[in-house]
Amino acid sequence: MNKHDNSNNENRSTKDQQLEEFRVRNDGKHMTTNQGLPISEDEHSLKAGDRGPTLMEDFHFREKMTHFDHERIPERIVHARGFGAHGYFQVYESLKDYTKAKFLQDPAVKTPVFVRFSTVAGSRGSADTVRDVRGFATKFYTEEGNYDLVGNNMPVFFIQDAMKFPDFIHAVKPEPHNEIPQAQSAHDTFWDFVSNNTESAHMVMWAMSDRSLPRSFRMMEGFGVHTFRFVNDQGVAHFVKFHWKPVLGTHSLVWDETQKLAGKDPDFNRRDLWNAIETGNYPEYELGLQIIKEEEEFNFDFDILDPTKLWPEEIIPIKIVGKMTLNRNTDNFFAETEQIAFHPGHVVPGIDFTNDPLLQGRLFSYTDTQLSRLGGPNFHEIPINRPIVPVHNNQRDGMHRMTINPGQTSYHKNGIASNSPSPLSADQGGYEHYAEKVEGRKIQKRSDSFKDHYSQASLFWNSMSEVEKEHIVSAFQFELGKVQSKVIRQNVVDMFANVDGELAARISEGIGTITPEVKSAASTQSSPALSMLNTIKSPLTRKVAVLVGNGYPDKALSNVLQALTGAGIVPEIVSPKLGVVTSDGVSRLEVQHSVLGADSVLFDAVLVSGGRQSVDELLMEPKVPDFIKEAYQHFKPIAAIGEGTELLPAVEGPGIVVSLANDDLRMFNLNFIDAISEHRHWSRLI
Ligand code: HDE
Repeated sequence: MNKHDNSNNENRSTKDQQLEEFRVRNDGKHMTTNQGLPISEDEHSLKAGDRGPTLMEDFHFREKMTHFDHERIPERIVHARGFGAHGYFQVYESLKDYTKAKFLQDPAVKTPVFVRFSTVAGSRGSADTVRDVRGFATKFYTEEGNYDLVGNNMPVFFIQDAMKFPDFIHAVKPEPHNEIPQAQSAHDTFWDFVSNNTESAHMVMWAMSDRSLPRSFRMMEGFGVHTFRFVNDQGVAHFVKFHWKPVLGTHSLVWDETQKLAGKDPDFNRRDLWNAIETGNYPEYELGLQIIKEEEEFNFDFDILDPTKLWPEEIIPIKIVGKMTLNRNTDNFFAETEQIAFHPGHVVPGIDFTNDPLLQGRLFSYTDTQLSRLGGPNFHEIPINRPIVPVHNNQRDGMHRMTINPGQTSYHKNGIASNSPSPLSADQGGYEHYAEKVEGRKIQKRSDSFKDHYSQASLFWNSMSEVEKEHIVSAFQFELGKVQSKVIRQNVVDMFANVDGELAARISEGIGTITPEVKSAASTQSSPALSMLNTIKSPLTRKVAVLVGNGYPDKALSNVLQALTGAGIVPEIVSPKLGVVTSDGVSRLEVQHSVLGADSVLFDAVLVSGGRQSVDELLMEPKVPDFIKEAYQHFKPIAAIGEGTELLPAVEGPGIVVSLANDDLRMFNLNFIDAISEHRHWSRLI
């Protein structure tokens, strides 16, 4: 084991030890007040007589109730609904040519991380599957302090200058007079903002695409959005964009499905992440970097400081440099996921900022928001926010201070404590800001190079497959269909005519607006990497609903279930009643869901078992045909063996796999696994 293995284990165990220190286990302990006083009664308040009034002197009642009354903290103004997990990150090879960041040097080092995924617009209790951008924020607990990569699942943003963020968020949040609608952009103020702020065009295209409806946090890309700077130990800087690439590929739900899921399982994405980690199917993401030299800054037809622009992968390829694995769920949602405090300004030596005006504004906002959300300046002392390295400075006191700083001095420079703590020079590892040369007049203006609002919106549209285009058009029609003002609807259609004439015409068809005159498209270029049709396909962790009743064919079904499990697929037994179902042979199956409690939207595919009695039992359950039909309409793989085929809406077609007899299932299994890997079968006619 080399020294880094050791330091890595130390890092990991330091974080764990630190958390352990704060973890309180109550198993078998006697109950006390917060002052440590043992309690003899916790169910009845102190009263004057058993039917009398409660007495003020019941300090235990008052302490318990006061604590309860204050158990909520303000939710995040944006990204309120989130879900987090622990894990680690490892770089594949040293990035020393680009950055001196220590956690990016040695493949043997495992850096502990905590990731919080989130939606943006909804309140903390809103549904997971709404149409929205997803946050993808990672805290790396490095040996040089915490580094936060606070990104989203889309590579660009709605606005170019942080000054406009409060306006944008006010517009997308529920309208102020009636607080409607919750967690939706389908309302007048959002679209009024869009049509009056055309810099939003590109991001709106992403938001209207299926990227807004991730199948799973495990199947979602992440982006740092802004251009950052890497600086190596020679002081040489490069511009860099960060990407997270999910190992399972990037996959989405369909709109109808997401809306049903919002009612059937509002925790769909949370549950998926939690269960995957509990069952050892650890989510993995590769870290990708796009890197350009400083002198290449002006080589492109977009400004690299403009956060509404991406760097097409075909022009600037992504270099895959490491992998993050999430392998541990939280012990306590509030203490960890709710109290974690991210900040794009939490950086380590070797990672620096650029003058992207959105990033610059974020560098102010995040600490400011924690002050009100976490109640003061000491939020870095909350266990989940603590670095794994010691903290030494002269900051003192304030709300909720945990550290007891001994000693007489709390100022720098001092003589009494031999000037301790004192700064570390840059060559010894102290952070030094990159000495970028800046000059110019103080001016409230945006660079002319930020003025092109449509080219990349066009690029995105041009890069979509026909199915993806159809979904984008339907999304616009749905959203604008909820907009009451005809003027706003017209303004939006007119605006998107600048992106693509066909797009505007297709949107216009469904929403009673005048189709604008066709203009030439802002760009004729495309970037195939932007289409989700070109993503990685994998059967791993896909959930299959196995519809089965008593009398199912023992050998055949066991054979299929074994093949599915062997391919890393998760079959779950769905039957009219909970309990067990018995086969025509010796085996029995534990039923995991009753038909009543399950729905096809909770699964990636459906398999209907054969067996006369089994099929008859399923037919007796009125919900079963709808279950299968709905999966069919959501383009999911559908399979049946033997008599089970009677229940299918079609016995052939894309993503439909049948075996008419209950025997020789080898080809059936292979075809079904392939169909599951495919995710959705868009060429199916419904
Ligand atoms: Fe954020 N953002 N943001 N944001 N953001 C917050 O900080 C803000 C932006 C992102 O899981 C807040 O701690 C401004 C872009 C994520 O805890 C707040 C601007 C990107 C999260 C804030 C932006 C993000 C936040 C609210 C425009 C993608 C959730 C609570 C200048 C690169 C982190 C908090 C978590 C959260 C401000 C734009 C990502 C108010 C002013 C662009 C993932 O400080």
